[in-house]
Amino acid sequence: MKRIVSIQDISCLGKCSLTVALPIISAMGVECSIVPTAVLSTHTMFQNFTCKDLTDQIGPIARHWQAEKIRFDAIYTGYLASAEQIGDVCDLFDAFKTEDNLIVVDPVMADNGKLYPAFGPEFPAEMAKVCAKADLIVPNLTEASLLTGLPYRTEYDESYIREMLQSLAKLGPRYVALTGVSFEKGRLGVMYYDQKEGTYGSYFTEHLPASFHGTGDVFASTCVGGLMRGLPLGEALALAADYTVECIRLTLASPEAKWYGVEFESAIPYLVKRLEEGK
Ligand code: PXL
Repeated sequence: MKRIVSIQDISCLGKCSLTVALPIISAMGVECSIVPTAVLSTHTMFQNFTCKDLTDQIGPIARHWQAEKIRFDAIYTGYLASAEQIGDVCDLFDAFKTEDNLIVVDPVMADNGKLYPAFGPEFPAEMAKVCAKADLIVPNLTEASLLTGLPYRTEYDESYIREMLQSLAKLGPRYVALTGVSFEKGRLGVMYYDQKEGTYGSYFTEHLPASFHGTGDVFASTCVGGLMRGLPLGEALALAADYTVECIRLTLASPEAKWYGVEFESAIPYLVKRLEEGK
C-alpha cells in the first residue's frame, strides 16, 4: 500500500483540510500520515475561530520519522498556518524527497480574489517558496495570481490561462494544474501544463450553481489519491473534478451547508466505484 503524508491544519468543525483529506485518501486505499500545522475551532471563514499554531511540532515530528527511516510515496501540503512554519515545511520536503516520490502543493491561501483572513500580504511570497520545491501544484486562479503577480481576472481566454500556467511553472514545479477555470458558461474545470514536455491538457465538467467551503481540499486530496493509485495526471485531475462535482450535487439539497462543507461522505461509494472501474 502506498503511504503519503499530508501537511495541513485540523479545523475541528467545517469539513476541510485534514478532516477531508484523511477519509478521502484512506477510502482510495492509500495510507495517509499527517502533520497538523495548526488546530482551529473551525476554518477561518467563521468569525471568532480559535487557532493553536503547531509550528514547533513540525521539526521534531520530521526528525523522529527520519530516525525511524520512514519513507513516503507522496508529500501533500494544504493550508499552512503561518509564514513562520514555511521553513520547517521546506526542511521536511528536503528530508523526505526521494528520486521517485511526489511533492504535491495546494497553495491554500485565497479565493474569489481575496487572501484568507489569517494571512498578511507577505504570505504569498512565502507560499511561493513551498511551490518551488513541488513536483505538482494545484492553485485556484486567485492563488495563481498572488503567486505570479499576474492580474486576477474573472473574464479571460485561453491565452491568459496559458500565460498563468507558464508563469507558475517558472516558480519550479514540473506540473501545474489551475483549478476553477471556465471558458464557457455552465462548464468548469482544470487546465494543466507539463513544463518538461511543454504540453497542456484540460478537463471540464458541469458548473453547478453553488459553491461550498472545502471543495478545493476535496479536489486536491482526490487528485493525490488518484496519482498514488497509478492514474496519469490528466485522469487523476478528471477524477478529482468529477468527484468534487458529485459531492456538490449531493450537497445542493442543503444550502445551509455553505460554510460547513460538502457531503463528501455520501459520495465515497461513487469515488471507490470509479477507481475500481479504472482497473
Ligand atoms: O479549505 C481551505 C482551508 C483550510 N483550512 C483552513 C481554512 C481554509 C479556507 O478558508 O480557513 C483553516
